[in-house]
Parts: sequence; C-alpha cells; structure tokens
Amino acid sequence: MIQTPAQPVRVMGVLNVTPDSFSDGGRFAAPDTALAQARRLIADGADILDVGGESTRPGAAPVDEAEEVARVVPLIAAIRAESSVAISVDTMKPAVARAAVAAGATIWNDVTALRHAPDSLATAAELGCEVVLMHMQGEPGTMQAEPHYDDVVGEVAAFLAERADAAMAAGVAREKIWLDPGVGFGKHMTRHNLPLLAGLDRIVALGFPVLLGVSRKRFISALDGGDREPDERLGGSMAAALAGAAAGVAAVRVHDVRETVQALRVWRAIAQAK
Ligand code: HH2
Repeated sequence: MIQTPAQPVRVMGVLNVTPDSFSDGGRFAAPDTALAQARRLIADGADILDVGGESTRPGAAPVDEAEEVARVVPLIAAIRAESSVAISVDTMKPAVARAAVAAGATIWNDVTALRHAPDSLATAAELGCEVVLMHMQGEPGTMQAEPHYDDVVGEVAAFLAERADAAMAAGVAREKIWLDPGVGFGKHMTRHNLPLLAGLDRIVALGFPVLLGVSRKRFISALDGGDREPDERLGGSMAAALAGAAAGVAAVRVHDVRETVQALRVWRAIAQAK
C-alpha cells in the first residue's frame, strides 16, 4: 500500500573519491573532478552528499587511514566552503570520521554500524554528529561468499535495534541515529535482498529514520538478464527507490540524483492526490 510520508524522501548523492568503487570507481578521484561532481549533485537536487574514500566492494583493497583522510578531507572542506548542503562521510574508521567532521561533515555513514574499531562508539558520541548504522553480514572482502539467514528481515531488524541501543548506551543521542538494512552487504542477490526490500516497513517500524542504498546494485542486473553494467541499472534503481519510499524510508543513497529526485516528486504528488 502506498503511504504518503510527512516529509519528502531525502536524496543522498554518492560521491566516491576512490579508484575502485563498483559503479563510479576512478571517475571522480581527482580533486577538481570531485568538486565539479559535488556541484552537479547539488544542482541536481541532492539533500546530502556522501563522500567516500574507501570502496566496500567485495575484494576491494583496504585503504590506510592517512590515505583515506587525504582523499576525503580536502573535498569535504571545499564543498563546505561554498555550500551548506549536508555532508556524510562513508567510512568505518573513527579517525577519518573525526577529520571529516572537523572539515564540515555532519553525518558519519558507517557500513559496520560502529563495530570496526574499539573506539567507534565513543567517537560517534563525542563528535555529536548524526550516524548511519548499516547492517552487514561478515566483512566486505568475503561477505558475498556464503551469506545465510533463517529470517533475513527479522535478523537485520534485530541487529539494527541492538546497534542503536549500543550507540545510545555509548552516549549517541537517539535523534542522531539512522538505520540502513545494507542491501547487498552479505546478502544473496535475490534470495536475501528481495525479501529485505519487501519487508522494509518492519525496519522503518523500529522508529528511526531509514536510509536505503539500492542504486545500481548487482541484484538489479540479476533481475534483468544478469549482465547489465552499473550504468545500465537506472530503471531498476528507480523501481527499488520507489519501493523504499512506499515503505516509509527517510532517504535514499543514489548515483543518479536528478532522475531520483524527479521520480520521487512524481511518486509523492500521486500519493498525495489520493
Ligand atoms: N552502499 C555502498 C557504500 N556505502 N552506505 C550505506 N549507508 N548504505 C549503502 O547501501 C551503501 C553504503 C556501495 O555502493 P558504492 O558507494 O557505489 O560503491 P563502493 O562501496 O564500491 O564505494
């Protein structure tokens, strides 16, 4: 059933400054190109820019802390110098989050849900920024080898509730917490991702804003012949984003900002006309 959320779904534009991200790897690695892409995403209607300096693609090479800081911090500072757009930093390292927040980021997007380092939880509390807690089964390098769930929606929801409790126990304010089901992170392409998307309302029911990242992911190709390149997955990305909107997610993380903003506007206008 379509519900009209009180607030429009926010759009987070992906800005990867990595040589090896699965969909846009290498395209925005140079500082000037990255800033130009940030401007484009803002002009296209992004509410949040998600700056990442380390790919989480299965098999991606780990990046050391200094290198990751050198990739993301100058870009965040340059965006902040000319825009008040919300900026998240996509990192699992507390030191990178700390440097990013000092440079103007306001959200720490952590695909490990603050489990990567012993000081992750305390750092998030100290920084006082918003945090995205994402579900992932296993580690990025091996997570797609043999993911297993008895009840994917129930297990993801229980994990996210536990991580939100851990964050609050460490001193993160409840209103700073976002949850993300982690589509594609330790999940079988269709056996796990599809029930999870179909059961998103149960994640939304936990009572925190939910961020959904489905843009250009491989399950879209799996449902459409099996060999679609990332930039050939726009239609599927829109369909999945709208399914998320209908389930009540607060934001979607996307590569194609303009198209997503348009799709969400049309979807919302129709839902509101009822
Ligand atoms: N997906 C990716 C990276 N970070 N963060 C959140 N919160 N949710 C997601 O679904 C998510 C994420 C993977 O996409 P991309 O950034 O395009 O690729 P890479 O991980 O190779 O940088």
